[in-house]
Amino acid sequence: MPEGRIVKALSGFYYVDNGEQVIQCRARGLFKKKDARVTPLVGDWVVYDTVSEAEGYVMEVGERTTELVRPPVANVDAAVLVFSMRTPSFSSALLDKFLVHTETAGIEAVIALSKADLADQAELDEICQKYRQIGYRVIPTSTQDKRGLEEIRQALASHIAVFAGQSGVGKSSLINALFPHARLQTGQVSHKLGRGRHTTRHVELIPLEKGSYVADTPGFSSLDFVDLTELDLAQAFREFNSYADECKFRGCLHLREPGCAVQAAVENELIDAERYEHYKQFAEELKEYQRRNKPW
Ligand SMILES: Nc1nc2c(ncn2[C@@H]2O[C@H](COP(=O)(O)OP(=O)(O)OP(=O)(O)O)[C@@H](O)[C@H]2O)c(=O)[nH]1
Ligand SMILES: [Mg+2]
Ligand SMILES: [Zn+2]
Repeated sequence: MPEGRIVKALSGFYYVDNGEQVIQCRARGLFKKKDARVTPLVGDWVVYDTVSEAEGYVMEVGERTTELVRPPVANVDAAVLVFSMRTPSFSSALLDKFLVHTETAGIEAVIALSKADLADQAELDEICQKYRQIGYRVIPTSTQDKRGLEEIRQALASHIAVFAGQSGVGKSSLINALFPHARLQTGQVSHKLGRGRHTTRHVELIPLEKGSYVADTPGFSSLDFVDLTELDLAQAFREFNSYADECKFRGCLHLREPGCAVQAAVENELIDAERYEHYKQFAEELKEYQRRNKPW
């Protein structure tokens, strides 16, 4: 049976690109029989059966190298986290949350500070420095003065990359500026609310050259911690890891444990205090999530 990659999922259809054409497929109920959790995702390699030249059924979903729940996409190896400096305003809490998801999914994150034309240089420098110190690539971008575009393009070369971030931060605009053939629809930000209008409604992979793709995705504003342990969360803060070996207790969660080297590093300003605050906040949220979802 033929194979291909799902490039779009919309209204119960999966659009499978076999390298020559895109076949519109439905999924057979077989996923329920085999493994209830496997729902085909954009980015999945699938085996399909044809019923006509351009229609078929997805029969089997291949092993995934990576998987993100929000936005729902499989097999991407890089994520451009788009965070605007204005409209909507920059949220370090949401960025830190998204970094937890990319770290635990094993996806390389590039931080794009979009709408940089609307920000002061001092503001940009501060955010850049904070996240570069931890080891992330941070690129201020603007579709107005075109800064950062070449750098993003280079970062994406030979990758399958997903663009993720809140509604209205400029994900689709950035992709259009990088790759004019994408011709994605963009929308105005509501002036009253300072929020986007959810212009992009579905995840779509856009082919670039030589097997690389970018995925545009709908904006989101909240993220849950699904399938995460407390230790996963602690390890997702990558700057903690070099200190964690020195903690008195193995499996230390760096919360209230005595002899904790991470807490000491925060006190000595070796670890950013705001990042640590977010960690504590997320640990609380995770506990709350687990309490609500206990099986009994
Ligand atoms: N000043 C400025 N405005 C920008 C920039 N990039 C995007 N915008 C504006 O931001 C608004 C939202 O852009 P979109 O690209 O639709 O945002 P999105 O992230 O795709 O939003 P959703 O599809 O709703 O998730 C539009 O009015 C754009 O013109 C930029 O670099 N500078
Ligand atoms: Mg969009
Ligand atoms: Zn510790």
